[in-house]
Amino acid sequence: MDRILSGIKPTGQLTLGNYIGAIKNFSRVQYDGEPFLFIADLHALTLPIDPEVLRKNSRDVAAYYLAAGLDPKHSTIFLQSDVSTHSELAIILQNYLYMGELSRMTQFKDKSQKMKEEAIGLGLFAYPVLMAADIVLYDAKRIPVGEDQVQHVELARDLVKRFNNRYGEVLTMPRAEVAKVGKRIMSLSDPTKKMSKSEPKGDIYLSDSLEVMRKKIMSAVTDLGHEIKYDPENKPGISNLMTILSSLSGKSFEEIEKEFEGKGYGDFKRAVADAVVKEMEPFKAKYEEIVASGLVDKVLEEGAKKAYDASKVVLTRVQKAVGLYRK
Ligand code: ATP
Ligand code: LTN
Repeated sequence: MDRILSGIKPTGQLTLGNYIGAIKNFSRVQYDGEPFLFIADLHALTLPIDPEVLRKNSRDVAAYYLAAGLDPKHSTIFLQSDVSTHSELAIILQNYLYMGELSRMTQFKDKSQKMKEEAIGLGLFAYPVLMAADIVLYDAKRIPVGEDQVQHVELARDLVKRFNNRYGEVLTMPRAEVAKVGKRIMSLSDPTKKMSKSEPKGDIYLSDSLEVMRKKIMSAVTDLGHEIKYDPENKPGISNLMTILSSLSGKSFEEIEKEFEGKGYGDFKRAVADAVVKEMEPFKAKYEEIVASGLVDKVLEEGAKKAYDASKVVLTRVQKAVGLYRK
């Protein structure tokens, strides 16, 4: 069984984009392999964050994983910072990724753009080094992520090639897996931008009440005209809502276009809101139940032990390869 690995950084309230692009996919693929799913709390430190907020967000992401149906008996769920091998491997791997390639990462460019050079942390720059360590540490072959993370997985692939050329077949080659529909959910207030948990406006947060979610969809920015048609170039607002509807209902874009032929934006938005509420109602109820049960701490504790044992094998292999390990 191939290992599957992914993570989410607990930087803020999770959005519907995180749910469709990441969490829902994790639960869909979990029984196809052996999943290691974590909360990337060390990565959350790459931008300023309040300690109490970070602590709360981290447990929240774990609760959302469980609410989405991730089965802790099958999937290993853990906090990145609980498993010291991630940091140990990153220190080694930083020597095999280069300044030039790190400075070309879109995420680094986006996040550092508005910052003064003196205030850009080394961790933000080295983000992909730690992420590559996360990935190779479990010999994972399959990395389910949203579109924005593909570049980081590609860099991890370059690293594996480089490392193995030098030391032999030490690391396993990973591959990004991006869902066909829903790999990039856009903001409801500006459908040319990614829906993101660090953007305060126009996003649906998983913590929003069902009424607020419905309201946000009904007031989502749409496009000129009145046709329901998938055309991201000319109709980004409607196409984004169609993507949300398609990924939650399983209906194709053609089916949706046919269903809403001759109908207006109002009818269509109502159908999108209904689909979101139908999916979110049981999910949110499950989340509340999990938070109240105290299950999260137990799952994270057991997950950390399993993750440590699995990752130690790979760390040792790397240490031996580069000459750090006693014979
Ligand atoms: P931030 O705003 O803090 O940069 P984010 O909302 O982009 O965060 P991440 O923690 O970077 O979220 O992403 C977690 C996972 O969710 C990743 O696999 C990412 O690709 C996916 N994801 C994030 N936003 C979207 C989106 N709008 N559509 C689809 N997938 C998404
Ligand atoms: N950078 C990712 C989170 C992340 C991750 C990983 C995803 C950290 N390490 C390893 C996949 C594999 C993000 O979602 N922003």
